[in-house]
This record gives sequence, C-alpha cells and structure tokens, in this order.
Amino acid sequence: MKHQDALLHVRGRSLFVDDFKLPRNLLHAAVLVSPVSHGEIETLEAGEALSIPGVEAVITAEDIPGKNQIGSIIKDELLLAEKELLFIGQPVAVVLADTPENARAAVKAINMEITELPSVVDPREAFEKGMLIAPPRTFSMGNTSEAWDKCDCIVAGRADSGGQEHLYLETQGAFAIPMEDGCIRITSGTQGPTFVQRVAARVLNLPMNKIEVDVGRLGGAFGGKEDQATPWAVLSALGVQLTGKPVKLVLNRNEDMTWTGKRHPYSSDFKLGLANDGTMIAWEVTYYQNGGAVSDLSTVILERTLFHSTNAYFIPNVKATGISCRTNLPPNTAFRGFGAPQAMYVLESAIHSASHKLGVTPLEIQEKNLLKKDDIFPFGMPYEGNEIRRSWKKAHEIHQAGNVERRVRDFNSSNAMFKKGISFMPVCFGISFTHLSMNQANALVHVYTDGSIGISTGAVEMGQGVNTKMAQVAARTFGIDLFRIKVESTNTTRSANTSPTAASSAADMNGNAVRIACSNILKRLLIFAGKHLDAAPDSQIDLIHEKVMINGEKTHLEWNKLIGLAYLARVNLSSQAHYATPGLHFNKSSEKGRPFSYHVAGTAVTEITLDRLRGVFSVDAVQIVHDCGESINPLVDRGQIEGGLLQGIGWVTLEELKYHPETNALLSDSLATYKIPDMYSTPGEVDIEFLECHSENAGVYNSKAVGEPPFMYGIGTYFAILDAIRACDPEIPPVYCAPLTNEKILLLLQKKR
Ligand code: LUZ
Ligand code: MOS
Repeated sequence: MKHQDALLHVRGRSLFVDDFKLPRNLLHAAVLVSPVSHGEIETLEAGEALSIPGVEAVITAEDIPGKNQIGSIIKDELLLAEKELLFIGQPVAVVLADTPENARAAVKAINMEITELPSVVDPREAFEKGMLIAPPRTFSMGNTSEAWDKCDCIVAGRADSGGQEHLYLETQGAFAIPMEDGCIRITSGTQGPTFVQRVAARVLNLPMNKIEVDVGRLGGAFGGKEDQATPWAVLSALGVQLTGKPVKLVLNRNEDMTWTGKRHPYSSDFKLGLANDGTMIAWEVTYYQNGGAVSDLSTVILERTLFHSTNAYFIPNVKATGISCRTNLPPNTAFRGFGAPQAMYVLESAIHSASHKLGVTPLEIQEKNLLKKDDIFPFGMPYEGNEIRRSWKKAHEIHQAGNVERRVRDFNSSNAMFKKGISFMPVCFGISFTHLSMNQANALVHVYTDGSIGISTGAVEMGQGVNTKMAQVAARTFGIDLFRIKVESTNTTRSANTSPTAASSAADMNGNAVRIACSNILKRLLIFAGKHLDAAPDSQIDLIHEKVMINGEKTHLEWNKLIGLAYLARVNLSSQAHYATPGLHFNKSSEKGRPFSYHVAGTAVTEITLDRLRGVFSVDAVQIVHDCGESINPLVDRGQIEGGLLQGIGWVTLEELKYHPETNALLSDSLATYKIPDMYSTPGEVDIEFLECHSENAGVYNSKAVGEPPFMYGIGTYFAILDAIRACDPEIPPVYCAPLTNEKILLLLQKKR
C-alpha cells in the first residue's frame, strides 16, 4: 500500500495553501515585524504606506476587537506588539493590499521609531538574571547525594545542543474568507485546527462556532506548525473581519526562517556516577532550555526532556532539573522529539565521557544498563516492554555477523588519513501527550448510498501518511476495498475540539476513533443483513472481502447491494466516535505517574568514515532495529524512520544557527547559509529491520507510533564521529557541543595537546 498522495505529489497536483484559486477581491497581507531583539516602540504611523496604490488597510494592535493574546499554556504572547518588542520577527502591523508585492512595499513605508534595549540570547545568562518562563522542575528517584560515595568513577561536564530550523517545504500561511453573518472560514497550514479556531475566536471576539478552520494538507510541519501556524491564520481572519474581503498571508522563505521559532537549544550540566564494571549508579543533570521571548510550548517540551533524561537506561538514583529560560530570540517551539533528543544527547555525552575515564567503549556501558521489563523510570512508571534489549541484541547480532569491528580495526590500522568510527544508539520514547486532556480524538464516518465512504478525523496530513493509515483502518474494520474510502480535509465543523496532530500519536488516537465509528456502522449493517437474509438468530454474521458471510459461508449479498438495501430500510449509515487513551495519569506535585500508554524502542548502529585531513566524514551505514508494533503500513513507517534518521543526523552534524554577535539577527537565514542533509549526506546504506512485537497498550490494531522516535537514531552519528576522532588520536579531548560540523571536527583534529 503506497502513500495515497504519492501520485498527486509527483504530478504536482496536490493543493497547498498557496495553490487555491481565490476570489478576485482577495487582499494579500504582509507583516511589519520588530527589527530589534529588544526595544520599545516610540512611534508607529501608517503614514505613506496607505497612499501606496493598491493598499487597502494597515492593521495594528489597536484594531483588535477581542483580546490581543495568542498564548496557549501561558498567556504571554501578543498577536501584535503594543509597546515592548521582544524578538526580531515579532509582528507589529499588517498591511493588506491587492498584490503581495504592493503589501510588502507598503510595509517598508510604515514609520516606526524604536528605542533599543539590552537583550539576552544565552539561556545561562537569562537564568542568572532571573528571566524564567516558569519555575524550575525536578524529577527525582533514589537519592543522588548519598549515591556518589558508592561510585568508583564519576564524570561531570557540560553538553550543549543547538537549535534547528524546521524547514518544512511549505512555508507558514493561511487564507480566510468572509461568510454569512460575520462568520469566517480559515484555511490554514496548521497541525492544530482547533487551536487556530480557539485563538481566532478570542482575538476576533466571536464564539468558536463562527470560525471554521479547514486543513487540506501541509507540506511538512515537524512541530513547527503545532503552535506557530496560528498567528498567520488569525491575522488573516482579522483582516477579513476588518475589511469584509478575503485575505491571504503566506510567508516567504526568508521571513519564515527569520521570524519563527525553532528547536530549543539546550545547555546542560551533568554528573554521572558508575561502578567499575560500568553499572550506572547516579545521574544528576540540569537542563538550561533556551525558550525564546514567549512561552509557546517551552514548558511542555521541557517536561518531555525530564521524562527522557534516562532514555533507554535504568539508573537507580536520578535528579533531573529543567529550567526554561526567557531570551530575546523568536519563541522556540515543538520540533520532532519535543525535548527528548536534547535529553538523550546529554546522557550519551556523559556515557561517552565515562567510557574514556573507565577505559572501555561506550558500548560496554550502554549494554550493561539497558532497561529491563519492570525497571522503574524516574517518574514512577515501570518499563512495560522488553523491546529495548531485544532491539539491542538484534542490532548487535547484525553488527557481529558483518564482522564490522574487525573490518574497522583493520581499516584503521592500515589507513593513516581515514579513520572509521562506530556507535550504538538505543532509543526509548514515551507515547502520549504528556498533557492528559490532549489524549483524545474523534472521527466522523459517512457511508454514501453508492457504497463509497468519507472519513473525517482530527488528524492532519502533513506528508507523514496519516490519511493513508486512516483509510486502511476503515477498510480493514469494514472488510472492504480501500478504493471506496476518501479521507476528507481536517475541518473543525466535522471534527471538533481536536488535539493537534503531534506527539507521534495522531494515527493511534484518530485511528482508534475511525475503528470505533466504522464498527458502529458495521454492527448495524450486520444486524440488518441477518434479518434480510433470514439468518437464524444465533448465527455468526460477518463482512469479509466485501461479502456478507453467515457462519463462515459466503452469501450473495455484497457491499454495494447491502448499503443500498440498508438505506431503503432506514439504517443509519453514519457514525461519530470518540477515543480517549486509557490508563494515563500523572501527579504534578510528586512528579510521578503513568504519563505514557507505551514506549517505542529501537537501536541504531552507525558506521562513519572520517577524512582526517579535511575534517569531513561520510556516514557509511546505519543499521536500525525498530519496533513499529504490528505496522499498518510498513512502507510509510520505513519512510518515517529514514526521514527521522536523516533529520537527526542534520541536527547533530550540519545544521548550525548563527546569529550576529551584536544585533542578534539570524545570519543563517537561507539555504545558502543553513545546511540541511542532502543526497550527499545520506548514509551509504540504511538497513531497517522491524522488530516483531505484540504489546497490549499499543495503538490502533496493535501498531505503534512512528513519527518522532527515529529522529533520535541520528544522535548516533555524533558519537560515531567522536569514535573516529579517538582512532585518529586518543589524546584529543572530546567535545559535547552539537552540531559537530566539519569545521569543528577539523579544529578538533588540529588541536595541540
Ligand atoms: N506536543 C504536545 C507534543 O503538545 N505535547 C506533547 O507531549 C508532545 N510530545 C511530542 C511532540 N509534540
Ligand atoms: Mo510535534 S514535535 O508537533 O509532535
């Protein structure tokens, strides 16, 4: 089963926000943003802007009829700045004009005078100055202060990881259209249609039922459109409300890169204590998260960091503290992994550091401490699976069967200018929104009289293939062919109060809602079929391959006929269903509970070759053993694993955000200066093995979430490079400061001892 959109995409027929034909009177919006990372507006006058031909309106904070507030968890984010400017790219005013060019020209003609104020962009400096987004939180287990005495080896250090630009193919955008009686219909490139609806209603001072949000598909999101699609959609709706005309607002690439938030950079202090045999005894870590200027999702992301501070390992004494620091950067936001990659990177750095001190390979420490079934996480939940050790064992077997260690040793001893390096990277990622109420979804299924079916859910198709999976779930539940099923756009009038498509859980939760809705209809159909065919009251009636079966015997009644007759007999052919993930609870005062319905685990083995003279490297091969449960669509899942891996490799080796040291302006603001993985950085070989697994708490039809976990396999590349550097010269001190760019590698190799 291919991705259902594949043909549309390759033919260029898929419709994204910027592709729709809109009415002639459409207005194009362009945004005036703060040019400074901290300051105050002294004067703001539309001035000449309004006299530019084609310009219809200039909108500022004063024109907002409702609340000028778009914050979700903490209400600290204005839609349009009032006085204080907090980051470069903060929206201040919107120009509406007949063309995007005229709108952008008019933005330049607005007269804004600013007093600049001192700004802070470093999270540790923000912490020193008491600039916090929320009070620090600590997860703990055992007693670390008593445990240090029992350790034979203690390493302490600092590990930093950089931000990451989402670089979705489709930039942020939306359009809005006036409907009858003050209602507005918004088409938005958002992961969270309900969130756009709620915030638009708040800003426009309308009830939610007057705002309809529709999402066809997104050209990628990766978390960047969980919260940060909202301002552009709401500004479009505001434009409609103030002018009565349709309004479209689409950011260009440069605007998108400079104005919107990214993955959170973290700076962390760690201390790891071990026994001589490599057993980890105590783990203390403090994460300084660079939150940016407003809270956005920072606190929840930090919470997920704390949940993953021990990744796939059992450590009996843990104290993990997270501090969300407020800085004058665009608000950092959700990005695939949602704080977990940052946590896992710090622990792998500590393990790497300890391996030096103990004179063993990281592998020996890693293997010794992998979680076993019923080991307790620091947040009180037992690890309920055994896939971590199984995936590790399998990866290790593949590794040994390939004689990799021997091959690498031979290669390294016979090559002076090139060295190979190896790493193992186990990943254990918790599935569920950590915010309990978000773990719900709904579906609406209609069977039409010709036997075709339309499904609506809260899931947003962003290229990840969730619609394909929804169609497969429906076909499987009914027992009919896939071609009959169409997955509709995600729309707030058909799916209300939805959670964003995020946390890797959209297929799990919406899939279960689809399954329930389809089986509601199927039950009615089978009761009707039994009566229609005069089946004995206790007979077993099923629908298999489009045919009604009585006690396992085929009848003449097939799907199309069944639906036609059921309609005439006035059987309800529609169903709405709701699914709430069972078994979740968490106590925020004790920081203990069962926040996840299950964990996804796997292991990646990475082999790289380093060019010692030039500091460049190639990823030769990555072997991944991954648990997808009983995969609904192995092709789609494989795509997620490959994509996640590559994006993770980009985060730790290539993608470097550079800011001007004085103005804090983003310098790496285009694809000429910000390097993401391309064909040449793709591993020579990516071998993915699905771990066979049956687990009680998995997602729909025992499948498992796949969106985020594979991202963290990319971290392995960082440590494979360090391994190759160690092979060049064991005296070179390792650095724990991602991304490990070619430039950094070269400087490291040249380091005089
Ligand atoms: N989004 C969110 C997420 O709002 N809550 C989460 O727990 C989460 N986890 C991963 C990715 N996005
Ligand atoms: Mo996300 S990082 O929007 O699952």
